[in-house]
Formats: sequence, structure tokens, C-alpha cells
Amino acid sequence: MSRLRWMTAGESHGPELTALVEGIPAGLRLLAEQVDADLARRQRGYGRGGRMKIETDRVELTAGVRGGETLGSPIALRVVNRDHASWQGRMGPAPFDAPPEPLTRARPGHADLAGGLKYDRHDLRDVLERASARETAARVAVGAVCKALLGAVGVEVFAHVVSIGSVAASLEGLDLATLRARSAAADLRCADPAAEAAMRDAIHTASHAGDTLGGVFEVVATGVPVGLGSHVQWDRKLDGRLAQALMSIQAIKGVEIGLGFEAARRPGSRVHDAIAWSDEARTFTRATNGAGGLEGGITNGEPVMCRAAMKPIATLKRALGSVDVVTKQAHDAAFERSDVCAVAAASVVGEAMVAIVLADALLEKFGGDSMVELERHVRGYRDQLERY
Ligand code: EPS
Repeated sequence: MSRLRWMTAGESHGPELTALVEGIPAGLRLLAEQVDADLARRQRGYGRGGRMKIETDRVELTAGVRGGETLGSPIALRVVNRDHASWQGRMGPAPFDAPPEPLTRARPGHADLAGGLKYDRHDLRDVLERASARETAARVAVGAVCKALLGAVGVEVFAHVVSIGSVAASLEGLDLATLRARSAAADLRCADPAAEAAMRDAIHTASHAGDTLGGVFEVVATGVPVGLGSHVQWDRKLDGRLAQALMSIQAIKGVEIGLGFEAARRPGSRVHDAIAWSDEARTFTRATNGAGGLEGGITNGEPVMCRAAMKPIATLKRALGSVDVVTKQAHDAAFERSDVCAVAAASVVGEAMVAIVLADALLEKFGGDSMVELERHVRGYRDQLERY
């Protein structure tokens, strides 16, 4: 059913991250610079740790693209880990000359212990290297390809930060264009400058306390045609697919679509979006979008709006109590270096994941081996809707 197949590989301090994407039609203009722009956006934001000073992520397109256009064949993307150079003798596929010191003090909140038990690894680095959010750079690269595809049919995806810790942005009355422009220009990707200043303070305070902060971001997709996803089977419902994609991002603990949990607190009359008809635009319209652009698991033509809640990063300078998995002795959790807050970065990853799901749903509905074919199918469907 899925028309787009993709996977990532790579350890945080290994040689590189790799992604493979199959299903993008031939004839899509795609430049490494487009991908690099998103990779750079993911690296920004007050609260990132020392690692971001080491990395300057750049993609290399090693398959599926020729002369700036996709070929319809699998697209291979690689992002080199610059930090790998300082992990010689500790990371890499060849047997080690001397065994590297194992990481045995499991960090609460990370995959360390559950993964160590599951995969029977006593050096927890064998788990954390892949569980690390470094992998999200590869997702963002795949997302950039999908955004190029969506852009060709008028779909735009952006994300902005709604809250960090207990500081929430005031966004009442901001239209989507303002929300997009203001958040794009802001370091923490928040459209409310006063809230962003308070967010910086909160991150600064958390950092000095050896603590970390989470937050909430929102992903918005505009220009999405009516009819992506389907009500007919559980795994075709697009809200379910979006929720899965967002929830799969490292450290995400909650996802909402439209009003989300707030809908459960309101009476139906203040949740659902009354339908009107515009003769001029020959389209159905809504004055509100509590549904977040999805009804019955199908896009309804309104902007798709999803929110995701990120927990505070689990690597704490003031480490929590834990146990050494080899000696079984009580020991504080391991700490090397870490981010204090990565919500702004996670919002860019959320943008990528939503773009990937929407691109897949678009290809599923309209198909096509070439962009010419896909665009013709989309145009034909739009004509059909106008005659409905
Ligand atoms: C991460 C730990 C930190 C982050 C990293 C995610 O890396 P390190 O252990 O090298 O200090 O900087 O994020 C990235 C490298 C990235 O590109 O986002 C973790 O454990 O999840």
C-alpha cells in the first residue's frame, strides 16, 4: 500500500548516516543544497550541546539523481559524521585492537537498559549509538526529498515551537503565513518573541541546574488536497499514520491532531467545524479547523495540523540514580555531554516526518512514474472536485 519505501542506517558516532528512498517519480528537480538547507535548520536552536559545533551536516546524493533530477530509481543519501574522527578505536566495523571502555551505567529515560537486555549487549553503547537522535538528520534528509515532491503539487509543510518547559507561546489570532514567517526567523522556531525570550531563560536556568527541558511543537501542512488517506481500513487512516510517524521521533511522548486532547474537554458544538460552500471558489469551506484537516482519517482540504510533545532529554549532567549493568552496583547514570533542549530541532524532524507521510499518501492516491504523470493526475482530480 505504501508507495514510498525508506529506511535509515547509521550510528551516532559511526562513519555516516545513510538513507534510502524508493518511490519518488522521475523528473523531480532535486539539489543537494535543498536537503542541506533543512539539515542546517535541524542543527540550530539555543540549548544544543557541544556536538552541534562539531557537525556541519551536508548530504551527498549517491544514487537516484542525475543532473539535478530524480530518475525514479532508489535515491541514496549519506551524511558524514564529522565526530567519527575522534572515535577511532571505539567505533567502526573492524575488530578493536584494544577493547574500548564499555558504557555500563544505564541512563534512565534512554533505550540503554531495555535495549541492552533485549539485544544481550553489556556495553550499552551498542544500543545508544543507534537510539541516539543523531539518526534524525537522516530523516530530515528524506523529508527534504518529500518536501520537494509535495512542493511540486502545491503542498507546503512547516513547523514551529509552541512551548518549552512551562513557557507557552501566545499564538491566538496569528494567521498561518505569519506563524510560518516569524518562526522561520526565530532561533528557537517560536513565533512569539516574548515567549521565545522566556524560553531561552528557562533553558539557561535548566542548563545551570544540570537539568534538561522538553516542549511541544506543531507541524502545519497547507495546500493538501481533499482525499488523502481513507476511512475504509484502520491502517489507511491518515491521522493514525501521522501519529505513528511523529511518535516514532526520539523523545516524543504525545501527539495531537487538531484540537487533540482539548476536544475531549469541550462540547461537540465547540469542536466540530461547520461546513459552508463558496460559489466563487467552487469549494467547501470552514471557518474553524478543530479537526486539524482530517475527518474520518481523510484530509478534508483544510491545513493539516499536528502537535507533538517532547520529553526532556534523558541525558542529565546532574545524573539520576541507576545501576551498573555488569556489577549490579548502584551508580549514577553515565554522562559525557548532551543537549539541554532540542525542541526546535525536533520540530524540523516533525516537519520531515509529516512530509514523508503526506508524500506517501499523495503517491498512493495519484501514482505516476514521472512527475508529468503525477501532476496530470493531481490536475485531473482537482478538475473533478470542481465539478462535484
Ligand atoms: C544525542 C546526544 C548528543 C546530541 C545528539 C543526540 O550527541 P553526543 O552524544 O555526540 O554529544 O548532540 O544529537 C546529534 C548528534 C544530532 O545531530 O542531533 C543522543 O543521545 O540522542
